[in-house]
Amino acid sequence: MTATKKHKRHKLFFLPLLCFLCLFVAGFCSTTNAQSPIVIKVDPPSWWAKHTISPVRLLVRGANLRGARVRPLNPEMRASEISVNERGTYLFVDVEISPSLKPGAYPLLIESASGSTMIPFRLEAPLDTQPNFQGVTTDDVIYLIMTDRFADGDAANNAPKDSPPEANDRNNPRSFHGGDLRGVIKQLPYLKDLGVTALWLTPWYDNWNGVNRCDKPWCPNTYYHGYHAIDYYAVEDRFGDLTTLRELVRKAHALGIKVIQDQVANHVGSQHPWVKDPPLPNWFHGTLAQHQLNKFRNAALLSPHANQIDVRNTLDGWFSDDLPDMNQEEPEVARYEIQNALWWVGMTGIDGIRQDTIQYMPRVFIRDLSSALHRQYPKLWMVGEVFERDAAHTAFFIGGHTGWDGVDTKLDSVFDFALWNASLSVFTNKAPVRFLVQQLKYDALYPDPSKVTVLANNHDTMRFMSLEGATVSGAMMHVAFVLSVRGIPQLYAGEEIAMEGKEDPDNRRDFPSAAFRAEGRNPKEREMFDWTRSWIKLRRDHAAMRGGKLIDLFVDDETYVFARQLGGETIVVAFNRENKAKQVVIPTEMRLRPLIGDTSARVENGETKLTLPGQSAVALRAF
Ligand SMILES: [Ca+2]
Ligand SMILES: [Ca+2]
Ligand SMILES: [Ca+2]
Repeated sequence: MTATKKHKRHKLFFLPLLCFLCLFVAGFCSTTNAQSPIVIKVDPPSWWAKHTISPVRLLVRGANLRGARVRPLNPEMRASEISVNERGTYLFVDVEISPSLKPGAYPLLIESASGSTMIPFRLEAPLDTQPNFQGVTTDDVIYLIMTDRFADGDAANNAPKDSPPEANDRNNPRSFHGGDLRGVIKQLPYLKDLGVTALWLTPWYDNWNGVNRCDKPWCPNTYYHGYHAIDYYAVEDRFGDLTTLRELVRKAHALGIKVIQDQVANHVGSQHPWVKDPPLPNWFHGTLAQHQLNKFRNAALLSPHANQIDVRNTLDGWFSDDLPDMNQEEPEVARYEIQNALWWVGMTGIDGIRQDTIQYMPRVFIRDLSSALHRQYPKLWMVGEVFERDAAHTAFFIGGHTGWDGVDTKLDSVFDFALWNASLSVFTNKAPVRFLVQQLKYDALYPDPSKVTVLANNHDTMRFMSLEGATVSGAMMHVAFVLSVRGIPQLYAGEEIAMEGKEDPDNRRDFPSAAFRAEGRNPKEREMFDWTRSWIKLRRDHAAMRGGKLIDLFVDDETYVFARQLGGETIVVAFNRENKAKQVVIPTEMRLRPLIGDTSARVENGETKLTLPGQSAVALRAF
C-alpha cells in the first residue's frame, strides 16, 4: 500500500526561434492558442533568498502544461526538475534562488510548443528574527481562540458573495458566526489584561463558503472551524486577509503576545480543487469515491506488535468522508507541506504551530517537518495533537527520544490529555485527588516532562462547567492546577468566565462580547476571570511557577500539596477538595507566606502545619 513515486519527467522542448528572440528583447513572450499553457495558481506564490530550503519546489496549477518548460526571467534564478501530471494540469519545478537576489517580483516564463505564459512569483523581504519566530516555552500561557466564535471585528466579511444565507445563520451552531481576525486584534487589550502570552487560533486557511445539506442532525453545516482547507496558501475570506493576519501578529507581538497557527497537514477539505484533479495519482490516500475510513485503531501507531492492515488504515484512512487524507510518503506531498508550513511562518512571523491530528501522519514526516522548521527558525515551536489519555502514547510522539521504530520525531510538545483527563475527573469529584499524583508519575516516560502542553480544555472537549458534577469551585481548582503544574498551560477562550458547553458544537458558543469589559461580567464570570488572572500573574511573577521542579509534599483522597522549586525560590501550591478547612502536615520545615487564598502555615517540631480552606486552591511562598 505504500505509495510510490509515479510521475514522469518530461523532456524539454526546444524553443521556437521567434519566441526566444521575443523573450530576449521584451523579457517575456506570450503566444496564445487553444493549446497554450494556462497558469491558474502557484504554490508557494513567494519565497526568500538565503533560505534553508533552496531550491524551492513550485506546484503550478493550470492547463496544457504537458511538455512545458520553465525559464525564470532573472538569470540569477534557475529552474530544473520539471515534472507534469498526466492531464497536464499540474507542473512541479525546482527554482533555485541566488542568495544575492533582492525582494521583488520574479516571474517565470512557462512555454510549450503551443505557446507561453507567465508564472507569477515573488521574493519576500524576510521578517526580523525579533520579535518574530520566538517559539513557546513554560514562560507562556496559551489561549485557544476559535476565530469564528470569538469576536466579530468586521461585519463586512460576514456574508461572502458565494455563501448561501444558511451558511451565515448565527442561530445555527454549525454555521459561520462572523468572528474574524479584526475581532482578535480589537480584543488584544482584553487578552493582555487576562495575562495570556500566546494565542492559538483555529485554522485560518481558506475554507469553503458553502453549506452542506443532508437529512442528518448535523446538517446544514459549514466549515466555520477551518479544518477543511480548500487552499493551503490563502487566508479564510471571512476572517480577513494576509495583511490583516500580519497586522494581528505584529500588534500581538508589540504587547508581548505570541501567535500559534493551527496547521492541518494530515488532510484537506473535500471541496479542495485537488480532490477532483489531484496533482499526482497518489497525492491522496484514495479518492472521494474510493478510500478507507480511519477506524481509529490508534494503538496500532504505538505498538511494535501491530499488524500492517491496522497501521495503514490508521495512517491512510480518511478522518471522515469529507477529509481527503494527504499522502506524506509521496515525496512531492512531503515537500509541498513542509514548504507550506515554512511559508506561513516566514510570511507572518508566528511563533508556533499546533499540528492537528498529527499521529495520523508517518513519524518520519513529523520528524522531517520539525527538523525543517527548526533549521530555518531555531526557536520555533510545534505542538502535536495526539488525542490520547494514555501518557505512554503521547510520550511516544514527543521529540527528544528515539522510539522502537528508530525515529525521533523532534516534535517540541504534545498536549497532555492524560493529565487533563485526570484533572477533570478529580475536580468534578469522580476520582480521588491522588489520581493526579498517580498520573504524574508517568512523567517518567517523557524525556523532559516540562515540555508538555497542559490543556484546561479545547474546542473538541466539553467545557468544564457542563461536565457532570461541575461546580464553580471545581472549575477554579482545575484552572489553578493547569496553571501551576509542570508544563506549558493552555486555556480555551471562555473557560476564564466559566462558560458552559457540552459536546461539539455546543462547546463552541459565541464568546459573550459583554464579558470583554470588566463591567460587563456577571458575578460568576467576574469571580472566574479574576481567579484565572491571579494564577496567571502568579506564574508571571515567579520563575519557580513556570520552570521549577515539581515536588510532591502531601497527597490523600481529597488533598494534594506540591512545591515548585527553582534556584532559591520555592512556591507551595495546595488543592483541598473537602467542603471544609483542613490541616495537613508536611514532614519538613517550611516557612511560608500566602500568595493566593485564605491559608496559613506554621512550623512545629520540624514539621510544617498548613491550614487549607475548603474547596479551593492556594499558593504560598517559602521565605
Ligand atoms: Ca466578521
Ligand atoms: Ca472561505
Ligand atoms: Ca493520514
